[in-house]
Amino acid sequence: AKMEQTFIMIKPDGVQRNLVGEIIGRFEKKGFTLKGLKLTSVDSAFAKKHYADLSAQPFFNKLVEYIVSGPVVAMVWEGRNVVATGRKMIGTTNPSESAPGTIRGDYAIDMGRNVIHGSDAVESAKKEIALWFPQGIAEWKSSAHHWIFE
Ligand code: DAT
Ligand code: MG
Repeated sequence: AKMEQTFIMIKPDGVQRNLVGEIIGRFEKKGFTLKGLKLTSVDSAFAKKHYADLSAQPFFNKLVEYIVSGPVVAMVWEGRNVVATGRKMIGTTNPSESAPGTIRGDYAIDMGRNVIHGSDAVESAKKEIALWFPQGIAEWKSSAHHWIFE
């Protein structure tokens, strides 16, 4: 599998519940590399752009309200297969069905308070990274790289 990047966002509930360190720690310990990071609040126009694909859904307005309700932590993580593996680490959309050991399975109950976002494909990751980090992200190579990747 190829090196790729994914966009991960800790949602307002994850920030308020002090899960930032725990979540970053899971991605770090897995072996992925942090390439972008910021604590930021977004307005509803921005949240609607991020979730544009879901604009026809009945829950869209509630979803946007939730995302703008407090600061979020926006991140870019890099590594082999990080998009799919990141989704596995996050768990299914409905936390009540997420396996224990996943982030949602361990820390969330309701669908509308599911703590974290992760890109669902390499293409959407590219779009989301460009939206959230228009200024670009850090260029660096971890010195642990060759201990993690063959
Ligand atoms: P995911 O966040 O797992 O990629 P998604 O992209 O389908 O899920 O939806 C984005 C968010 O919208 C999701 O994290 C929670 C909310 N959501 C999705 N489906 C929902 C539903 N049927 N009812 C209420 N909220 C929903
Ligand atoms: Mg999604």
